[in-house]
Amino acid sequence: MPDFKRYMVTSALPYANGPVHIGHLAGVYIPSDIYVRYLRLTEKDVKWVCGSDEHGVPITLKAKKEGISPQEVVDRYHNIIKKSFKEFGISVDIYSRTSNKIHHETASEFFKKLYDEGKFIEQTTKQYFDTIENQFLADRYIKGTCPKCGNDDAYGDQCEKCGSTLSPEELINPKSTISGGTLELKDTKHWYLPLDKHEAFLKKWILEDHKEWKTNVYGQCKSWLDAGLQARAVSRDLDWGVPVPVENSEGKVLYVWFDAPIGYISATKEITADWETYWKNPETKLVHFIGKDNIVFHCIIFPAMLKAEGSYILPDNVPANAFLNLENDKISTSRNWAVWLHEYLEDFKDKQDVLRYVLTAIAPESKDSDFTWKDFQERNNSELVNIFGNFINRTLVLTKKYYNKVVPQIGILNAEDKTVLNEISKTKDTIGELIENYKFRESLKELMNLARTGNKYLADTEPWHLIKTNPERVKTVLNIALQITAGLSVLSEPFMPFTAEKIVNLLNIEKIKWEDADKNSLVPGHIINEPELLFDKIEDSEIEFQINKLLKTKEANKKDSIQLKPIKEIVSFDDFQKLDIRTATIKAAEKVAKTTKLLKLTLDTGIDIRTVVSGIAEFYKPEEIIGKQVQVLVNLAPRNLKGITSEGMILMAENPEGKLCFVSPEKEFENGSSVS
Ligand code: B3M
Ligand code: ZN
Repeated sequence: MPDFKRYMVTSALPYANGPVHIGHLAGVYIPSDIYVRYLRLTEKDVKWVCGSDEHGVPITLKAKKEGISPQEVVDRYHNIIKKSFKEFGISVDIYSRTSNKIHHETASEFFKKLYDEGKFIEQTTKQYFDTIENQFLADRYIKGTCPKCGNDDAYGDQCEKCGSTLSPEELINPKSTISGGTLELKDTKHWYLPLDKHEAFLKKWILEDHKEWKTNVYGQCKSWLDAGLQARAVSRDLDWGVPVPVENSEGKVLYVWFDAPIGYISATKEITADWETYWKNPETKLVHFIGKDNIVFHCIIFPAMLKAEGSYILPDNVPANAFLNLENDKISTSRNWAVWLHEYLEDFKDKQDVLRYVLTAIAPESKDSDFTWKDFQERNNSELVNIFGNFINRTLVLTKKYYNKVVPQIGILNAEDKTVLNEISKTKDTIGELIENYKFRESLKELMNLARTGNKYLADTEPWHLIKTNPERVKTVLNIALQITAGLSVLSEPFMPFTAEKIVNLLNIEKIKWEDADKNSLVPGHIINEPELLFDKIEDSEIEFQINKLLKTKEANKKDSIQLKPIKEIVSFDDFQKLDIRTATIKAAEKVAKTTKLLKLTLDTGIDIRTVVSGIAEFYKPEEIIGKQVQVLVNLAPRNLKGITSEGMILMAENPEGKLCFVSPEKEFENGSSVS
């Protein structure tokens, strides 16, 4: 393995069809930010790119839904996403976008080169055509019944219920999601990347040379490779995207998964003229940060594209994360089941690091994990406030109290002092090693352990008591506590950059290099700043507010998903005329003994006084309906209900939840009036 001289880091380009949420942060952007911040602190040569993925069906679908143009969609969300990332300290060198001219050029050239060199297969196949909309439909536009599990709502490329990958022809009863109409198979020409030709290479490169990849990543690659690779179309019939740069290809664009990863290259071009060094020199370590649903594209398809092109390096690692759930339910943009970053900041102003901390602590590194507001509160209050913040605050406050903010001299060290000081070096090394191996959860634990060590050191040495009996010794204790604080100011930076900066300011020092985290940068005599709290407690009421917000979303979703009963079979007018429905007044009402649902009603129908038993007890109390006018079916054959003869039936409206209400005349009306 070559000794890498520089790093090229990429993070998946989010689709510009919606704002970003905690799942995005936890899965991709925080891990890559930790990684790159660490590389920069250790003075590595690194470029980190990201940007909006502005092509493809997700964008055009959103535009159709909102009745605006795709360009308007991407303009809106590109800016929202860019802002959110900036606010959360996601320190990319560039947040670009794939609608940029330079990207269109780069992607076109890439395609053209492979095309000219005969690296594609041209093939005409039959694909679904929407005759109402007059266009071929991409897989995502087609819905139908899943052949594997029977789900009626499966997409042309995937069934979200059983997770099977599908092709549109497999769907039973395929329908257009745009027009709702049925589809016709029609000829269309496309260009295909023959992945099968790269299979042998990919097998060796991944399965033999990259056994160190994360288990989930390696496993997914292996199952794809074991199943055998097939040619994949790299163009689509769509009017939004990078046009296919060859003759006779009107109405065809590059497949979004062909152009999007090239976006990493285009973005690098925007930040350095030397971009080829970062993409073509084998001494560059290329790392792709992604979510698990993007594994095949980054480990198989993009590498095959790069290999076919011939001049590019391949990724050294693809540390993909699993998914983050929210309160035990899958995060979903369409169901609004998410914590949106811009909304979080409205409610938790300046608490970016709290979210960064929690999302790192629970990151779905090896399997899906769950974010809950209770856990968020707990980690803030018992870890950030009680351990990390408390240690630093005690140190600063005591330095102010005993030494008027002047860093005291260090005296003779005992064994305990030496062990504690040694912890700073050990933590620095361990965190570094863990980050280099993409183990961000564990590395964060190490950081907290150093703060714990500091807390314990103060608790064991008790400077607040010692100051009376051995003031000389207190100087050493606080000098050491201050050294730990200085160490934390740099070691915390990859995880909590805003907090790291605050600590630097509180200590009144220049930012320390990673290398110097354990080098005692605080000279005795140096004056620190006024102590301030780094974190504060999150109250129960703040958490209840968030939970209520989610409950409201659940309610709203439930309402949206409520289905009305289908219309019953057609009846003739004559049939309807057979029903004799009259207006009547409820004269008396009482509960039927030993039942929960039935009321016994005495009705004045205008013709007679009669008894009707009605299943409305869950919705009406007897006393509140006396005097009410209702409509009654008076020629229903009498029935015996709980020993009472019921002579007729009251008409009720029933809503989709099964709740009942009377169908009463709109104003007081003569009893006995008939409905027709
Ligand atoms: N736009 C998909 C996603 O968010 C996607 C990634 C592109 S990375 C080149 O899943
Ligand atoms: Zn299915």
